[in-house]
Amino acid sequence: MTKTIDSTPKKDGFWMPGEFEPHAGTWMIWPERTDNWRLGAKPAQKAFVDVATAIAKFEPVTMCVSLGQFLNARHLLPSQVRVVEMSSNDSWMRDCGPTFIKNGEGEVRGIDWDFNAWGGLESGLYFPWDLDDLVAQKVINIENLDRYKAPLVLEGGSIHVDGEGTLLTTEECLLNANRNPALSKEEIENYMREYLNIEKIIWLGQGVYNDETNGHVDNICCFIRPGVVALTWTEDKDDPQYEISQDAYRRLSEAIDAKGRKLEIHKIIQPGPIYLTQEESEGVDAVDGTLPREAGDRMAGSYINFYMANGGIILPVFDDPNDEEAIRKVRSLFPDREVVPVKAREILLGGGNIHCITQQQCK
Ligand code: KQY
Repeated sequence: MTKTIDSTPKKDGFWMPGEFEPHAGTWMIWPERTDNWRLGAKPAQKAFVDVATAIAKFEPVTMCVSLGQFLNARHLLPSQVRVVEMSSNDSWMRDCGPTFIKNGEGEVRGIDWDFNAWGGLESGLYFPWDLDDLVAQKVINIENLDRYKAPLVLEGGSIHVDGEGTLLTTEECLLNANRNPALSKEEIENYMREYLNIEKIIWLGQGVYNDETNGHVDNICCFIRPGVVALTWTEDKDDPQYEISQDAYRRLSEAIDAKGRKLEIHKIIQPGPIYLTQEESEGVDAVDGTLPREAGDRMAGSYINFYMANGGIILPVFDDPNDEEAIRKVRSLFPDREVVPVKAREILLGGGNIHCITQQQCK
């Protein structure tokens, strides 16, 4: 039996653990919308299969799939991946899925945030988004967990926590007028304190340059473990990412976390810059007579958008000269985990990466 609880996680002693803590499994959604994924979403489906297969080596994976794609997904995915039928508008489980939280007794519950497709009617990425907005509730139901309905527009990719009271986010996203225009910064902070049970919020300024999520933190910076973060980086002063990463570094250097620690900061040089090709642009179905992305558009490529599975790191790579250095660096940051590089350009073409298409369920 699953029920909606009229309280908050903080009042009930629940908190969001760090992604690096043990998982019961991973949730994903199958890609199929042809105005976001090129060539009828076939190359993206192959990339999602590669990600699911890589994660399934470490923990159970559930893929949510529409009725129309159920048999195709079941055919393409390995048998160890569970496939459940679920409708959605697109395939970003990090953002429309639930945030799983736990208490000291090991009980797990789910938070269902409001979802408005990264900006609602003014600047959101598609309309409608009503099916996506139901995904969190459905996942929580499938798992028979109790649910908190949070009255806040928030995507999972806009937050990272260390599980010890500290949260990382960006002003560009969470304070954007296209998310919660009626709320002040203090009110937004209070909601995050109540629902995620955190004490300290570290605000970065912007996310990765040209990130269509309005700067999700999961593409620029993440916790490796409590007290240790990784940050996307460039030494190229002419790159617009340069000042963004410099500013993030300054803020992280000055921050003290909830446990009173200074942060150890690791820089990971970005790929590229990566630009959309003519062929890639033309492979996406037009919306209102225009292509959603133009040839030459810069994509928000970053190695930070990796996923931490039990014992593994699923790392996006791009056939880029910086791939090898990123693999080496991430291996050194996670000496006890196996780093699995997955070719992720097709996911990046859709506007995100491996972290954006996955959601961990804690245990
Ligand atoms: O978390 C993300 N990066 C989601 C991006 C959504 C892009 C939709 N085209």
